[in-house]
Amino acid sequence: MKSKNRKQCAECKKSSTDHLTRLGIHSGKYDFTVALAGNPNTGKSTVFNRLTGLHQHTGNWPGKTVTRAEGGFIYQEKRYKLIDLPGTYSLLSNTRDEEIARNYILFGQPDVTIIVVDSTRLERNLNLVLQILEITEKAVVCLNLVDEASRHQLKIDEKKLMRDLGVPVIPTSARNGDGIPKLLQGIHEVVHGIYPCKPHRIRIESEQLKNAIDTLVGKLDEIYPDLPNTRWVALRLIEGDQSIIQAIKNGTFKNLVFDQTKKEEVIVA
Ligand SMILES: Nc1nc2c(ncn2[C@@H]2O[C@H](COP(=O)(O)OP(=O)(O)OP(=O)(O)O)[C@@H](O)[C@H]2O)c(=O)[nH]1
Ligand SMILES: [Mg+2]
Repeated sequence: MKSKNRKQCAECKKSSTDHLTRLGIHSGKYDFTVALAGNPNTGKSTVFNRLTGLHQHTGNWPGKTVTRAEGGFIYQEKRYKLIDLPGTYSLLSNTRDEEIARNYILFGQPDVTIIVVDSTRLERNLNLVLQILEITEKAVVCLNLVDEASRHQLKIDEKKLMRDLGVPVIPTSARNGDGIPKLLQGIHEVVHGIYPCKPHRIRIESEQLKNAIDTLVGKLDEIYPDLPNTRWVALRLIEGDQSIIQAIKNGTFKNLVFDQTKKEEVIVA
């Protein structure tokens, strides 16, 4: 970790965004926890830096964020803790970086998850969006790199996307700060219930599968009473996900929830 990266930029503290105070690394109490998730290279750390005033490493190659970084900001008098996660293509991933992100989204229980997507690769990015919407009640989709999209003459009907996904969809160009005030407003509305999220969920039609899920959820709740997202875990067990089966067998599974509450510092790749 380089000490210069821990410093806060004095200029960044002076926010041009109304009602925003960037806190940098701040270990006080928070009203809300916000996770930044998304595919690699979509601009998560750029959004993180904009909101916290920190200098988490960014660059044009995937895999820069190697562990989760924490920072803070105040918006409309509420204190937010922001967690920048490594990029992940799916929640079923097995690499270490992707496990960090997956476990935090699944078991860290942030108050809201911002899913940062690359507008120029929307279809590919929607795979992870839909997976995250399966396991969280509150999310905001940050439709980033809209400057690049418009350079390629790509037009996205964000209102339709918002209706289909059931969560706010906010176009941004994080590198130059466009859309960040609207993103903050979206987060504010979601955490306060002003925007009632109805995340898109895939309907399971098979009675047999529904019964199997219910049985497993009952057992998981008994053994791991504090475990969130037991339905997702049950589905993975039915699929035969070896990483989860092994973690249950060797007893490390119960540490997952606890581990998510541990504090981590900004680490630069
Ligand atoms: N043109 C443009 N470039 C952007 C925008 N947002 C971020 N970038 C650039 O995209 C690259 C990747 O940004 P990062 O913030 O590092 O992406 P990330 O999602 O944190 O990447 P990982 O940590 O590897 O998952 C950097 O070169 C950014 O400057 C944007 O809105 N428009
Ligand atoms: Mg990053």
